[in-house]
Amino acid sequence: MKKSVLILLMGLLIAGCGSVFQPGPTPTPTLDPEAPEITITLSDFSFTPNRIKLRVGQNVTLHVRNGSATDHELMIGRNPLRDESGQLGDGFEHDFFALTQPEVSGEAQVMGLEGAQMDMPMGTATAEGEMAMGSETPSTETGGMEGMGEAEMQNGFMAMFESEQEADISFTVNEDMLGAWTMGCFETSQGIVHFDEGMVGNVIVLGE
Ligand SMILES: [Cu+2]
Repeated sequence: MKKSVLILLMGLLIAGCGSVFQPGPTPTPTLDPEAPEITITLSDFSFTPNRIKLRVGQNVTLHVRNGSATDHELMIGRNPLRDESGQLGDGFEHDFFALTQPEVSGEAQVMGLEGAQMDMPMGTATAEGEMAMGSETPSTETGGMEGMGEAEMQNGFMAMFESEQEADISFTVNEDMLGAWTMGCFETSQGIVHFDEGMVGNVIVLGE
């Protein structure tokens, strides 16, 4: 049954091609699948688009622009930090950009970039960490953790944009980044917590 339908369809296709010649659609330049450039506009209080899909292996450039009069920021991570009362903190528990090596060009004020680069010369801390792993001494291990940089733990990568500022954030997507992430703005202006006002979005990383 299935097979006969298929044969019938194929027959129709061949017949169609034979009788009327139709050139294929002209390929229009769209997103380069290997190196997509995605424009994200910041406004009061949203990201446009608020849902982006990436794929492992891509060299992505996020072209971010603040189109509003208010300062806004872009962070991507999991589990936004909140205190016991539910007050929003300064970032996510897990930072998306810590898993790759983002490069920023443009007008944004960037923080937490050193946390994203694990090969930064924090010499002794790394050596201590390795020693702790080998000897399994809890005290040295704690020392190593502190040395790895508090900024990364607390804030992660953050790009802040004043009104009309724009910048490109480029990075390679790797498989550690698979899954669903949240992009958010942790700014507060005139008592408005942007994140809670809806300045959030989704970043989905798919496998190759
Ligand atoms: Cu904002």
